[in-house]
Amino acid sequence: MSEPERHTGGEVLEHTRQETKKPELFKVLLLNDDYTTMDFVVEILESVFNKAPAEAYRIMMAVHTQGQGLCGVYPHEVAETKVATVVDMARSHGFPLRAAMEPE
Ligand code: TYC
Repeated sequence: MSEPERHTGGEVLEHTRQETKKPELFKVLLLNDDYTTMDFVVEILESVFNKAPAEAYRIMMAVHTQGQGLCGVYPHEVAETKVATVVDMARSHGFPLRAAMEPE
């Protein structure tokens, strides 16, 4: 039989409760449309989402064939900024490209 736990008054009581909040993460998705060029979407994936060219092309084709595709997962404020940047860049080039965010 094991000894019962004894509290002698001298212990340091450790607790492992998490003191800092983990940031809530959000998926950023690109949505398909009929007018934005494939080259422009690849450019967005490389410049805004830091994708390598082959990965950017793969994601663009996934969006083109499936309607939407995952670009990355970020804390709320970063995700919001990415969505706004995509829309701003698209509008300034005359494209209707849209992006969305949703909780992970
Ligand atoms: N469907 C577009 C075309 O045929 C290409 C495209 C891909 C547009 C991905 C948007 O998020 C998008 N030109």
